[in-house]
Amino acid sequence: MATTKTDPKPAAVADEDIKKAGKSYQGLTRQQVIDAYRIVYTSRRIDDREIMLKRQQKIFFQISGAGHEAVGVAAGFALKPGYDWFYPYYRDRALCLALGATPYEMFLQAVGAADDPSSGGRQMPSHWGYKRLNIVTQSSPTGTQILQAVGCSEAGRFFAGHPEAGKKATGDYRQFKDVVFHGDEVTYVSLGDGTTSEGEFWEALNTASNRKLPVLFCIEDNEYAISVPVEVQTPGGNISRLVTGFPNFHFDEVDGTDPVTSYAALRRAVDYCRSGNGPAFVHLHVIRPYSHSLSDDERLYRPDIERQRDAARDPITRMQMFLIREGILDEKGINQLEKQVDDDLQAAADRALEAAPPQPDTIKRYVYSPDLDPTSSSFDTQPVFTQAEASGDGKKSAASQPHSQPKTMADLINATLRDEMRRDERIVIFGEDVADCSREEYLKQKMIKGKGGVFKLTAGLQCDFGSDRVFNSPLAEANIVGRATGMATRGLKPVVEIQFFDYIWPAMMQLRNELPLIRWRSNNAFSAPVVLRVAIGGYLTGGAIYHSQCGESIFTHIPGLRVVFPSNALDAAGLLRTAIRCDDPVLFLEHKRLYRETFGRAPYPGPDYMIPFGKAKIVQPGSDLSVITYGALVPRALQAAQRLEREHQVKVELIDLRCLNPFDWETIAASVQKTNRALVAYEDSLSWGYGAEIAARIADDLFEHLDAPVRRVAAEDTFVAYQPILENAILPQTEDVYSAMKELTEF
Ligand SMILES: Cc1ncc(C[n+]2csc(CCOP(=O)(O)OP(=O)(O)O)c2C)c(N)n1
Ligand SMILES: [Mg+2]
Repeated sequence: MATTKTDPKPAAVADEDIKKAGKSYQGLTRQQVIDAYRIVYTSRRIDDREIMLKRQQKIFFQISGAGHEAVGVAAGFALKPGYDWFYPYYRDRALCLALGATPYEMFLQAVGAADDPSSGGRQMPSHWGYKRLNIVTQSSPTGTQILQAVGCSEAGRFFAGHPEAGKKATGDYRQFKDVVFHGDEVTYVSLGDGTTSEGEFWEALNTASNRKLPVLFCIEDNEYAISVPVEVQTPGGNISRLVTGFPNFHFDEVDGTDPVTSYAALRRAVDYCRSGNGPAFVHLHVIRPYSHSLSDDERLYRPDIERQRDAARDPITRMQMFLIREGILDEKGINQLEKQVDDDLQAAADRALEAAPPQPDTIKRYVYSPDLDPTSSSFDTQPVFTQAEASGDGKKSAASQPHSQPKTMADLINATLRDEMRRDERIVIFGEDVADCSREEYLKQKMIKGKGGVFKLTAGLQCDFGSDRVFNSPLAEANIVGRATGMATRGLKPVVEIQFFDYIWPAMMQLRNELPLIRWRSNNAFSAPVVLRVAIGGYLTGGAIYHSQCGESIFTHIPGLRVVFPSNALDAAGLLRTAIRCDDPVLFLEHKRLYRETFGRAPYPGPDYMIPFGKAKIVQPGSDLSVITYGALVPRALQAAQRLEREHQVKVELIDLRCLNPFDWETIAASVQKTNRALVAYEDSLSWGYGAEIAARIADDLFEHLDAPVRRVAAEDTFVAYQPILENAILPQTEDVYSAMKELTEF
């Protein structure tokens, strides 16, 4: 296709070229202005063609980039595909064309073809993703891309400072993750005016500003978010006026319907970012000549007069007039160009309509990594308790410290993090309070000891590995998960912390709609194997409503996310190592009550100890009843089982699941087939909880083996109260587990 060859556009036009071509337009040659018009026109005509195809029911959704084309082409010319990084939004068709995506590829997405390079038919049209161009897979929630763009740019900076870290390594996710970076790369992110109302937008500005990151924020302001006008979103109606207080930024505000003006502004902004001065914020005023999408009719909320006013600024007609006025193309030349584009688009659309759709048997492909299976035997290693030598790099391994004594779960998590950080330079740790001390000079002058997490799980790591590998985040959970996702997309291994499970909810959009979906929705073009450590659970005597929550079933309900929940120190060490080395995102749940419990202490099992995911542990074998549990219910169920055996000679088989997604169905099934009775015990409130799924599965698959109903013991369907009398009544106690066990064995 003549308009959209994948040859990269030069970011800067050489002076000689400009002289040769005569007059330049803010650095653009006459030929580039023609190319710009070709892209702008192509973009609009793809939208028009898609609208027609949608009306003919040959495609299933349409959202246009109409009115935003000048910004797109200008940004595409100012930046470098496959070098800079791109987090566009759905109006950025012209940007993608300018960077080298083809109309045929766009039509493939519209028809949902198997060969659609953005998603293989999984994502709506205009949800861009082109790996070869560094255009990162796009979702639909407004604003989720912004924090990921920030994380992406942090990764680029990290690799520039740690070039060795980008090297491939065997035995873990690094084998499958290519790292490319350039010291002066820029990350582009765009969003509409309405999206500036999302909290994540402000969280992204915070971090980009604080860390002086080379992120180019483009606000494409068409004054509407579907039907809601800008003054409802933005106090005073102008986002530029609100953000000017952010330090380190370059700001600009221009007419985004004019490609030459837009190009000039974006070039200045790109230069500023590329030189390492910090982020840039360019506010581009555009129009929306079509309705929000084909599902919207703007005449219901915009009068003709307003729409006509917009039409006068349409970038297509403005560019046509510009070309003629400047003598670059005459009317005939424009017509010829347009005819060529229309013919090419017709051919591209016809071809795409013939493309094969994806096959139904592929639907589960790429929910998880196809390369590295964390349930496999390569993650099954033996503990080495007596390890006392220095590790390979000559430094002492965490395991080499006097670890032969039994240690708490907190100790072993800390030791595992330390050894893994030593082994893998791509690991970065951040979260609230995880650093030893953000004001490094206090550490250097040995004025303080350092914090290292509210539960001290990351204590000493900043001192050992430096402040660019272990650092505090702002108090903003979406910020933590969004940035980690962007970093992991680039090949870093963020092992981040959510301080309390109770406060994970601001990150829920990133956790439900982004992190676990990156691989599936991009058809394996991108992935983000983040580890998210979260302190969870109650039994704290005074933890109350907001420091006691569970809720793991909400996360096991998300395909693409591994969920781990260890009950003792040794399992925590082995499973955390598997989580770090694996190629999928992992939610690693650490029970606060178990952090320093006497139960389940163990010596450090060595720097290579791993437990595969999805393998339960039989805590005690038995023949009369299977009890399936995990987390803080494990020691409680064990106590209850021991009492039952003492008092009634009943032998309970106690199964600690350890990993909740995937979970070990084989062990459960074998046990229930032997005991013919099953009790599922979990700490979360009873209804709709994790145990409901296990109970249903047992009832479904093992019905003929059961001599009693499948029972559940769990918390009451209320909240965890502060007063210990209430807390005890709400959370499942050893006594409750004992009664349920007894009742079932007597059934
Ligand atoms: C988090 C979220 N809320 C709501 C929506 C539905 N929605 C899609 S686009 C849109 C308006 C976006 O407006 P703006 O940011 O100004 O971009 P524009 O479409 O005007 O270019 C809304 C509300 C969504 N996709 N995501
Ligand atoms: Mg808008």
